[in-house]
Formats: sequence, structure tokens, C-alpha cells
Amino acid sequence: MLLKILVLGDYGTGKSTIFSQFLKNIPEAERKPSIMLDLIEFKRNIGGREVTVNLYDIPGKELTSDKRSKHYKNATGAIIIFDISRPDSFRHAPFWLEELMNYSGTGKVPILLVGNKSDLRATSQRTLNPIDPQEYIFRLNRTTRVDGIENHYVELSAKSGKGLVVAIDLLVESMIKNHDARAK
Ligand SMILES: Nc1nc2c(ncn2[C@@H]2O[C@H](COP(=O)(O)OP(=O)(O)OP(=O)(O)O)[C@@H](O)[C@H]2O)c(=O)[nH]1
Ligand SMILES: [Mg+2]
Repeated sequence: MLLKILVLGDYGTGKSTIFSQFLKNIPEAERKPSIMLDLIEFKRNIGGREVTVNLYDIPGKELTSDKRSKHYKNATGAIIIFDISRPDSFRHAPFWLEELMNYSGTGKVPILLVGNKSDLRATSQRTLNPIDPQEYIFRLNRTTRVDGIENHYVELSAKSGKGLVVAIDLLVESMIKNHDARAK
């Protein structure tokens, strides 16, 4: 099974940093030649099911919405990332979700919301209350549950890379469930 996961979020939230961490922390993860976008491929084994993940880094700023739209095609899930020290980047999460739903052509798909830069929690003045993104995902799950879709929220520091593999496995598991539910 091939899963296409997009990494979405405002500029400077840590998408490329997360990318490098996956390359470092997942054995056999490799960068694939790709036109325009950064693409890495790796395998995960969840409950005895081996899946191949293609992860795409979608630039937040350089591309217009129109140019981004073609990269969304056939996406089966997404990581939406914001910076906990920039509350506006969290408020844009629904924007990224909407683009995904509008352009993927696959309809409703699971997301992993990542509150990045948790290491800044101690020092930043404008740090987001962790309840807000939790509440956002809780509400989202209430509407997607009818379609058997479960979304997750994790807070982490891409700088350290810790917790990233566990987080992607949560998303991959949701995506496998979504795939199976559609196949029925
Ligand atoms: N303190 C801290 N800084 C981070 C973390 N993750 C990323 N950064 C920094 O944030 C800045 C932006 O990170 P990038 O990974 O380039 O962000 P991006 O989302 O790829 O940005 P665009 O490609 O412009 O959309 C860089 O200076 C990173 O070093 C983190 O967990 N903690
Ligand atoms: Mg980048």
C-alpha cells in the first residue's frame, strides 16, 4: 500500500526540519528525485501491515494556492504543522485543511496536527495554550468520526526530532483504517 502524505503549514513552522529528521530517524528513509518538491520515501510496519510512505514537503510561501493545488492530488493524509510560539500559524490550520480537502480529490483524509517548537514553550512570550489545538482536533474528530476518520494532535520539537516517529505512526495507522473502510 502506498500512502501519500503532505507536510503543510505556514512558512518557517518547521516543515523542512521535520523532513530532515525523518531522514535521520527512520532507517532506510531516502530522498527521491522529484521535480519541484522535496520527496522522501520510507516504509512503516503497523500491526503487521507494511506500507510505503511518500512524504512531500509543500512550501508555504513560494507557491501560490493555484500552484500548490496540483501537488495535493491523491493525497491520503497530511501533517499540518504550526509553531507554538506563533499563534497565527495555528489559526491558519483550517486554511491548510481546507486546501487539502478541496484539491486532494480523495475527500476526507486523516491529519496529524503538529504543534512544533515545544522547546520554545519556556521562553516565548506568545506561546499558544496547548488546550486550543487539542480542542480543535477534538471538534474535528466529532465531524469526521462518521466517516471513520481519526485525527491526532501532538506537540513536539522538530529540532530534537524526539517523538516524531511515534507521531507519524499515529497518522499512518489512521490512514490504514481509512483505506480499509473505503475498500469495504
Ligand atoms: N527552536 C526551534 N526551532 C525550530 C524547530 N524546528 C524548526 N526550527 C527552526 O525554524 C526555522 C524554520 O524551519 P524550517 O524547517 O525551514 O521551516 P519551513 O516550514 O520548512 O519553512 P518554509 O519552507 O519557509 O515554509 C529554522 O530556523 C529552524 O531551525 C524547533 O523544534 N525548535
Ligand atoms: Mg521549508
